[in-house]
Amino acid sequence: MTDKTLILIKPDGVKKRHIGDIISRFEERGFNILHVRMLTMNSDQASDFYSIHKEKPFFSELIDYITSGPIVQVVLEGNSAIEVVRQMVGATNSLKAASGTIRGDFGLSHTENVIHASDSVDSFEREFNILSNI
Ligand code: 3AN
Repeated sequence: MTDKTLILIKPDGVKKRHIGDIISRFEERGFNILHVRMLTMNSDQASDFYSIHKEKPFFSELIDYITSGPIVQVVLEGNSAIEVVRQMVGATNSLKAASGTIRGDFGLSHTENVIHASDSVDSFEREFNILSNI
């Protein structure tokens, strides 16, 4: 099934100059790049984006981090995009992510884990709508 997904290259990925590396991986895999944009979230926008985590102990750390600098929003299209992109991204905790995944190759932290990728069609639509208002 051809579908769309959304990734965010997070502030650490931008600061470590991995924008090109990360977008290249998706192009090499065969995804179409439909949209690329750099933006910076404020606290209200980040709290809305991560609202499912608002009761979690790491929530304030997550909001401080994601608002700490520019991020890059990319919309990708391709076969089973949501599932395949999540595989390419790797485990949430970069310390545990397999080598060969984006987090496993470019990250060494749980919170600062380089990249976000939508985990379902519903998440993609919700996240894309929030970002469209920024
Ligand atoms: P994923 O991005 O792999 O879908 P989520 O949605 O569970 O992971 O978590 C959203 C973000 O919250 C993660 N990308 C990470 O930055 C942060 N996070 C998740 N769990 C933890 C944790 N236990 N400690 C610190 N930060 C976390």
